[in-house]
Amino acid sequence: MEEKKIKSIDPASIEMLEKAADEGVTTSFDRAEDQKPCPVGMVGSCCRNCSMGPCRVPLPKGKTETPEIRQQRKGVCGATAETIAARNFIRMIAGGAAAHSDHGRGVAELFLTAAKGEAPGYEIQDEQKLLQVALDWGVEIGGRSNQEIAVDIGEKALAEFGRQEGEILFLKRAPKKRQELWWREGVAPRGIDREIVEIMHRTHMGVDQDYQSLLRQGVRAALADGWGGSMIATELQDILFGNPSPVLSKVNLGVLKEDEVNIIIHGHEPLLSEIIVAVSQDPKMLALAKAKGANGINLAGICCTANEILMRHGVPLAGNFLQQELAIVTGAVDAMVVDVQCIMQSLPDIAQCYHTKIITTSPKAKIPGATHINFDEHNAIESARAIVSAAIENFPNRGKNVTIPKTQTALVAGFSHETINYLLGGMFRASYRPLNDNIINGRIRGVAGVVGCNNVRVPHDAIHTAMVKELIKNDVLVIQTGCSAMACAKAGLMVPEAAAKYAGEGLASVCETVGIPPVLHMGSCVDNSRILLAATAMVKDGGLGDDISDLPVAGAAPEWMSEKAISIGQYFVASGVFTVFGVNWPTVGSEDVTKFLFRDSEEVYGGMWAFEPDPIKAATLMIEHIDKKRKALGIDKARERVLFDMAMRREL
Ligand code: BF8
Ligand code: SF4
Repeated sequence: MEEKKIKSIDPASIEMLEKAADEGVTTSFDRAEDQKPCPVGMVGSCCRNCSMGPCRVPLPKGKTETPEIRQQRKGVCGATAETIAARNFIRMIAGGAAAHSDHGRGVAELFLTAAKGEAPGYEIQDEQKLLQVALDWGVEIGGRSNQEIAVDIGEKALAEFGRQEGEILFLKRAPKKRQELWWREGVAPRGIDREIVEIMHRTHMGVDQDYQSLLRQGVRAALADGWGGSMIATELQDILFGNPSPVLSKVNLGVLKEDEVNIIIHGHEPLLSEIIVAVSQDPKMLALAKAKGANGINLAGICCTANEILMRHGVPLAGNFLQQELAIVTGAVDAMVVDVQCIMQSLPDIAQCYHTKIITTSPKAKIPGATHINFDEHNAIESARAIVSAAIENFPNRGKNVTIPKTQTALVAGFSHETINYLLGGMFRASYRPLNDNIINGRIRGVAGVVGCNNVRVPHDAIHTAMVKELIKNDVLVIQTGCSAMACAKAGLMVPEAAAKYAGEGLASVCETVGIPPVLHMGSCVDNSRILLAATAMVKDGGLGDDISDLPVAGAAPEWMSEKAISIGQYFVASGVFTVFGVNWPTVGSEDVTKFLFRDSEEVYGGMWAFEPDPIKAATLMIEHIDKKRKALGIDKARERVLFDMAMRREL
């Protein structure tokens, strides 16, 4: 008998999958059964970069690579399996870096428009961060208004994308030693657009055909994402919408309300959703909702837009990537408003079986069957009103087949890099010192960033939660972003009480003293740049070496699916972090490329990739790496001495 594969570990998702099946609705979970991955493409051995192909160069089944076989594994133009795998890999980086960076560009454009006073509804919320970025970028502060400073920052931010020479400005935030390494290796990125275009050029038929040279360009573009496009997005969003601080909220489909207009905001850019949050509280809108028979307007988020408005406003999370279709299956969503990235084309099809209105808002992302209401940043409030009104008007159209799962879980989010600083060190002596001290004394073994997507090829949320539980059990403090954060929030890992329940004794004692959960939500996927800054702050605080690669830290994306995840992974590796991915690995078609990424990059960058689909084994790899770093720092003995008697607890 064939074993029944678990689709999800999330009870709300399982309930909605059953409802979908009963109602004859097809979801990505069903399509994944019919649409098996192409085994050649999956390992990076298919090239379709010109019309002499597509060329497939897989290792013949059951064979090990010999010089003869290697000789035969070539495309029509002679491109080797190495070249093809490396080209495919860095094209993924180009896709991911472009997505994050074009988001960053959109934020920079709005930022400049707002600074000039031409975008009503947007104002500078975080003056401190405005001045910090001004300082970092050499923008004159003395005797100038915030608006004047912001105009200069907006212009400089936009210039970062097209910078032809030199290096991107935020690179200077990295530890000195890391910057020197990047210069030495020739990977310090110039303009963000330039590095992405260069990937497309180099991977065109007949250009760069040395896999190591190709991979180096991949590093350059990925660094332009992490320390460039993504960091610009995060920093300017914080200035404009406010730097997140700890906030209590709820997660899962149970946050939808039977008696209120449910609007789900899905996608990535908070530019529109910030205004929708404000407009949905407008008394006129509430009166309209009442007139249509609803008791209020209930906002909830999916994917990274959800994380953005959760972090800044405590708006509840309806769910992560694989729940976008399932939210509609509840029959209770009156409008799903989408902007860019990770939005399934199946949404309008599913919406046809219910009453949900799918509203696209970005000129860059249209979907046949959806209603397009263009988001105009000069008239953001009007755009938002039109969207919220469309949702309200749709409320009376709800059918009889409404079922909202009861499941919802509490979480605390809002841990920006600065907040962690304050929480640990206090408002007047903000610092990472207490974190570093607790790492040095062994109560905290190390820090792991667990991030990234859901992937329908593995049981939904299962890999994230198993990995994170294993890490905290072993005294590793976990920081999270993206859909991974939502998975662990649903599992109840993001409340302070989770420390006593799931964390090892050392980590639990620190969490209890500071009052934080053992798993910290740091935001959306562009907010992985917060993790880079947190790691840098740890280095600068002292006692844990002088580069990110010296820190007892590790990263993972155990359920990844997006090209953005590959770009993120690559900028973490190139910043010195050991990074483990699950699901599958896109270069296994070339042994040399895979070895280079898994092993040789450690020699160059002090960080390297690994692939391990089993979450416990992957967590073990991360812990082993953390222990290796502790040993190199000479703090491995401290953990052996840690005995948690009451005297020590008091002294924390
Ligand atoms: O940018 S984690 S599925 S939603 S790609 Fe997409 Fe992956 Fe979720 Fe956010 Ni990030
Ligand atoms: Fe084939 Fe070379 Fe064309 Fe790729 S570029 S499709 S390997 S001929």
